Amino acid sequence: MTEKLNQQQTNNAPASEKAAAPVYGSDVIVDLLRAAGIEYAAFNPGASFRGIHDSMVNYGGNRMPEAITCTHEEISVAMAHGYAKATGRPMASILHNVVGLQHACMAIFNAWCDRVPVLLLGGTGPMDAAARRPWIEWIHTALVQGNQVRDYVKWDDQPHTLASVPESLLRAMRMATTEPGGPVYVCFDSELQENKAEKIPPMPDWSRFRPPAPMQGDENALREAARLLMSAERPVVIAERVGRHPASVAALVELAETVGAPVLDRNSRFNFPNTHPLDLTGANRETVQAADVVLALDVQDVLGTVSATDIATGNPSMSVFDRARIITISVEHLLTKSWVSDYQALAPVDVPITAETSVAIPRLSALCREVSGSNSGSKDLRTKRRDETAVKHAALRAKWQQQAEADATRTPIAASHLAAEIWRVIRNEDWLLVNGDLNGWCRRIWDWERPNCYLGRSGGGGVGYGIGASVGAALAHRGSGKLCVDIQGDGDLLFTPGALWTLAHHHIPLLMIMWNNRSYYNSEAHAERIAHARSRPVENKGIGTRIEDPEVDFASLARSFGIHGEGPISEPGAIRPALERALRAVQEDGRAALVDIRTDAQ
Ligand SMILES: Cc1ncc(C[n+]2csc(CCOP(=O)(O)OP(=O)(O)O)c2C)c(N)n1
Ligand SMILES: [Mg+2]
Repeated sequence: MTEKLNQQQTNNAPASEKAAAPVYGSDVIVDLLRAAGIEYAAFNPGASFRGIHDSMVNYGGNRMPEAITCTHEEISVAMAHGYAKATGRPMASILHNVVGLQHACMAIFNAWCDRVPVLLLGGTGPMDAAARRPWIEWIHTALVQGNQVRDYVKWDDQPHTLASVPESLLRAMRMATTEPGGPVYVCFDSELQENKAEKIPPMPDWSRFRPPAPMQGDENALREAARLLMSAERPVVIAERVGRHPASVAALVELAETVGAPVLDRNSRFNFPNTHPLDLTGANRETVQAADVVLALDVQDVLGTVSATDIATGNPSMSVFDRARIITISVEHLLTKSWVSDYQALAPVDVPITAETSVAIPRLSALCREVSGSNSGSKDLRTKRRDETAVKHAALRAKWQQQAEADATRTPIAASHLAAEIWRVIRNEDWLLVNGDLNGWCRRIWDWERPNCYLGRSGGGGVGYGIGASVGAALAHRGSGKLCVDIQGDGDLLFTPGALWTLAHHHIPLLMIMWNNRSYYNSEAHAERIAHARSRPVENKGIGTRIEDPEVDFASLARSFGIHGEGPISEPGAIRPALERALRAVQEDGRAALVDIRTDAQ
């Protein structure tokens, strides 16, 4: 019965859809969203945007954008975050005046730090105090809403008249998608939404307001970088968000092969194939320590990344900066605000290049080839380096494989074994890892080769991102046959378990594998570390950090939302059959499925 109602809700275009002339202000807003290519608008409902809500459903026919119901604004924004990483395009999240925006703040911050375009819409007012309903419309009206989030959105606006709405939305979309990308917030006065439009503003030609073409780096600086790389003895490439443009993965492979340089993938996106012999991700410390030239591509924290590598002490050290020449290519520094220090510490850099890596990497490869043509003597050195790197790469992969095999019968279940079991089940599918990586074990054990096969982390470190972003990415792929896999932290899910309802309600297939360590383990590890440092009882590390007594039965939780649930599973041998059953539910029934695996603490 419920299913039937849902189908009706999403499929039945209201009769008014055919009478396509906008009547109200919010009809115009919906026309603009459709023209902007906004496929979905996720929200928890609220009266401050009831005009837009009505127009989406009864004027727009609930498509482009389609309404996605969420049980918390943190979910709707995280969904837009995950959707944008899966597609490269923004979707909308609509936030109810002051309070909805307050709930959304952390998720907006994550998208900001992750440089991901998200279109945030809001409602407020009426700003005309004489037209306000008592109490509620007064307490939910702010001067202005955007103040709450201005420090971590790229731009915010509250258009005063309907005539100014097209420019506002055009600019918002352009700002969000111009690199570095980020969230933008546009708030609409409820009267502007609900009043009849006296004059319909002309629809702009969106194709003439696209974001500017990608920024190419200065040719002289790129040439200098090429000379440094091609004359280096031990160059290394570090890549952080390069793979947000899928074509850049192949371009990075070409650059690495031209230079003969090992690549370290920071995994904020998928940047470099882990089966490539030049991939040394996982041997970061020794590789960076040995380097005489470091090329950092889209690396947000150059100082932290390079200095976190002292082999002898394990402590941050500036020694690499003293020895090596540092080249950076990024547009990261163009997005700097004073409120939060996400710009990180300043790093000494020899060749800083402002450019988008999507265009700079191919150009740098070409320049490297030019340089190498004029210096044939270094060819042997590069070949030797490639061969040596390939040997190290193979040794690393073999070591991890052996570790997973050694852990296969261990209880509690080890992350390495869980990664290996998941891989056995999904390796022949068209999979996409939308969230979680089992502390790096998925990259160590699986073959990560296709662009965009892993979507990276939250960006802002705000826990609660994982489930919402997974739902958003899975929504982006709904109906495509792509198998979206979420490795789901227990602590993360418990912030926003209502996301499971959105999965069920909107028929979004997603394979969720609970990494259920029954702990806010990151915090438990901190408790252990500080107790050690203070010579205090380490046994108390579980107080305030363990999610036990009672242990959460996530499979029952999933089933209560209408989702296929498996588990809890504590025996290593029981993982695979449960995963296979869950996979069938996802692929054959088009449902979401959750497999609760009780694992080792870490
Ligand atoms: C909103 C928020 N609250 C608290 C934290 C501190 N914190 C960082 S990691 C973590 C544990 C998250 O638990 P879980 O998702 O189960 O991951 P685990 O560490 O167990 O792998 C916490 C509480 C945070 N980063 N964000
Ligand atoms: Mg946990």
